[in-house]
Amino acid sequence: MLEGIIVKGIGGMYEVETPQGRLRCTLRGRLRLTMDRVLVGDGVKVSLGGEGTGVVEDVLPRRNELIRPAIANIDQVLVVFAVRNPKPNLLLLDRILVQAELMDLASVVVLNKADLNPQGAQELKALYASIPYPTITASTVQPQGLEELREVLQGKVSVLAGPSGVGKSSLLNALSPELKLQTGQVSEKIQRGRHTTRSVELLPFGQGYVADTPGFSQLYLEPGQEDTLQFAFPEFARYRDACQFRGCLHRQEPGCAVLKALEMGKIAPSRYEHYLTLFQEVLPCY
Ligand SMILES: Nc1nc2c(ncn2[C@@H]2O[C@H](COP(=O)(O)OP(=O)(O)OP(=O)(O)O)[C@@H](O)[C@H]2O)c(=O)[nH]1
Ligand SMILES: [Mg+2]
Ligand SMILES: [Zn+2]
Repeated sequence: MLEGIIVKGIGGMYEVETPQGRLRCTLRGRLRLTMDRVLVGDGVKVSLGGEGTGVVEDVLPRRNELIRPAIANIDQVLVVFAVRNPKPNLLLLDRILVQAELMDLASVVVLNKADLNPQGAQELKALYASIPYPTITASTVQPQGLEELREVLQGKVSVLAGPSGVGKSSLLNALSPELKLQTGQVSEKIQRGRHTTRSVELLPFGQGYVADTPGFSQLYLEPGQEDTLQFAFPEFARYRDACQFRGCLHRQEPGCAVLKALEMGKIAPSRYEHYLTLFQEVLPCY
């Protein structure tokens, strides 16, 4: 039996990268019973068929798994947004960052299409770099940020997450033209991409892998995390211990050091507002 990694899955067929090259595989019956028994990124054991085919016999234990995009065993999330066309949705951006933090995954913020709004790109970069997240302003049209991106991807398994039309596939093409990933226009009128990328795919990149994924516009956090949510906001960390009450959730509590930092302009208003929005969302439902 061979060990390999699932790099793509479409309609019950899976492509598995193995030491003997890429195999087209089906799943052994019992693995077909539950839908997310196998994900792109899973390590698997494969029995060889003929002519580049095989059967996935077993799935190795998972290190982690992201819900959206659905992928397993990743090292970091590149949160990709365009600074214009489509207009950046910062609540969605913060949601993705929070999802990654709650899973203990490293994130890099990528602000693409800097050519369309250089000033907006610098402002957003200042916001996210101060949290601090590694933040890259990029453009595939007036090339910039590409070498920084290449460095960040080196030797890791990375996933590109973000809305449709922000340029995830374009960025990968700019780094590796041989990938020839399909890209699509953004509708100016409705400010939305056309969902050009249809499935998650892990692409070999240098010593690592990078996953191109379909853009998405919604993401819901799981309820029951109201106590842990604050830890997904790294910029709260340096104030939290100075709150008057232990277990302060930084909403209206007296003597809250996070609220004070917000008032003094040390925490970005958009981030705090999104904390409150997401707090409502993760309250347990009765
Ligand atoms: N002005 C500008 N346009 C860009 C840039 N990068 C990509 N685009 C354009 O943005 C559009 C969408 O790019 P894609 O790479 O298909 O976007 P995507 O994020 O992969 O979208 P989905 O696959 O639908 O999730 C294309 O028309 C690209 O040419 C950039 O840096 N500047
Ligand atoms: Mg794409
Ligand atoms: Zn507080």
